[in-house]
Amino acid sequence: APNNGWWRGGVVYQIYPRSFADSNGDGIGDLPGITARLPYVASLGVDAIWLSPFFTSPMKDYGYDVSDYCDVDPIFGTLADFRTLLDTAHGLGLKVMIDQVLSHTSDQHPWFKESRASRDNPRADWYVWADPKADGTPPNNWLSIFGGSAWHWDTRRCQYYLHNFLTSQPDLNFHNPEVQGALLATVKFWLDLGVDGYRLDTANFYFHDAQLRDNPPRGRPTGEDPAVNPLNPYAWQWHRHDKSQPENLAFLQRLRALLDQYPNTTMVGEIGDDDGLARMAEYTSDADKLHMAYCFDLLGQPHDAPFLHALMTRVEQVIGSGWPCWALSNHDVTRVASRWGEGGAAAPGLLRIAAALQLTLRGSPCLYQGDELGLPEADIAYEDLHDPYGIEMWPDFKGRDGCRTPMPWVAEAADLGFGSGATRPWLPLAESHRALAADRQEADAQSLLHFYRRLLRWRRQQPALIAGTQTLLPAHAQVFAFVREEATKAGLPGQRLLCAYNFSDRPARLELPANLWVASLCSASGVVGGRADAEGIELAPWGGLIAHLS
Ligand code: TEU
Ligand code: CA
Repeated sequence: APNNGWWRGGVVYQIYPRSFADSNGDGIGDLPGITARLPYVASLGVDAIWLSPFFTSPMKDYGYDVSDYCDVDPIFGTLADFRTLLDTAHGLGLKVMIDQVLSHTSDQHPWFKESRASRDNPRADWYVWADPKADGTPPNNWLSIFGGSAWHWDTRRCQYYLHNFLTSQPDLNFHNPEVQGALLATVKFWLDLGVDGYRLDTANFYFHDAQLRDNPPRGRPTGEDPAVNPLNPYAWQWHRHDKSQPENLAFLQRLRALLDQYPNTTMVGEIGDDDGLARMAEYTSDADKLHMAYCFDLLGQPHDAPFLHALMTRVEQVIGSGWPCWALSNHDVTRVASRWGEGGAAAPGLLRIAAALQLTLRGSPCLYQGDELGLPEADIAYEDLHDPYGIEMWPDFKGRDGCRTPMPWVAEAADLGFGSGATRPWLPLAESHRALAADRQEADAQSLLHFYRRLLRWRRQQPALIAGTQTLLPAHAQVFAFVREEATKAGLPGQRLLCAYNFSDRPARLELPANLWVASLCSASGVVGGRADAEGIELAPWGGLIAHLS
């Protein structure tokens, strides 16, 4: 089936259903709530939404533990509500991408209940079961992302089963062809309903080493590398055998072959690995693999110009024709306004150049709900924690609830317009979000919300930004700058844009290479923190500039 490539450079808006809008006042966001707010999403000028999981689930990991892949959890609504959401989105010109958690199920999934019942039932081999070592300990040294051994003892089968996350998220055995077939059938179910694509959860975790070999130890983290979180098992071992196995690629190709039967569908794979960028390059291709790979590298702490230059240099080295998806926030990490700001508060200019960076890099931007409002991370007391990861790691790591609080729609409303009325929402409303509520920013032409809208609308008309090449300017202590260039058309040179951002609180000057001449500033972009002269450009503190090159 033909693919018009809308996803290439298209903007995705991630919605976390529990926390977007509550239509029935039970304290939990739901599908009808999302449908009612879709005009707002469309008004931003994005191309697609990605819905975090809304499938039947005991909600131990808030939907990333699925117990029925082909139905909607009653807390979120019904399949009919999903169809209405889909039709409404399509009517507004929005594509709909859904989150497929194929690597593991909930322990309440009928497949797992059957699998754990005995060693010889028809689904006995659908999960990763293994005998203990002679001394009773787990089969090998693999660690769970959420802490502790990745193996859990099951008293009925007297065997261990593998779980990369919670013990209630048993890992499916992809070496069994029946498992692959069953999962492809669930993917097809939603394609037949009319979804436009998938975000694939942990897309490199599908297969494990069938010989169950130990991972090589990585040694105790020294604290010298600020990007390494000592609580994350990535700091302790190289994940050579529990993920990113060669067989993954063959399964992604089967998924791609299925999607290729449906016009204009796409998939973005979440790929967390020791060398995520190399893996992203390996897993994406125009022809027969993932369309896009979700990149973690802007979801961490550092963001100054030297960091960005080194990161993007590496991206250019490895990515080839692969296509990255850039996110500044998501439902798993501290919101960017708090993560990139000094002492938890971002200078207003910083959020604007961060947005401009994300929207001008080669790749597809993925906004997280509330990014466009500049929401800071919410403070959550231990008593209010829901995230099992946070409860396990407290207080060293406070978990993921601080980025999952209800969206602030209406500043004056007691429930911030979330829709729960007098009912306490599942996570507390963040008082720090009240002054940033959508309606308040709607009424202020200078707000971050209007900045996003202007930039998103302008961006759609810039061919260099949608699919053009990207070339970095030399490294600079304060300024991260690059050129995006559209391919030549019928012998005529394509559009060339200079994008330059001052990631510092001091003014900055950048001399331009002799072959680059600024023809005019793109003031319609709203990114207007600098000026150009004959030799180069000058940027205000946290200022950015986008310019046409002649
Ligand atoms: O997250 C996978 C996950 O935890 C990675 O972000 C991991 O931290 C990374 O690979 C380490 O480099 C997904 C979902 O986004 C998350 O909400 C779920 O809890 C998890 O899968 C389990 O389904
Ligand atoms: Ca509800």
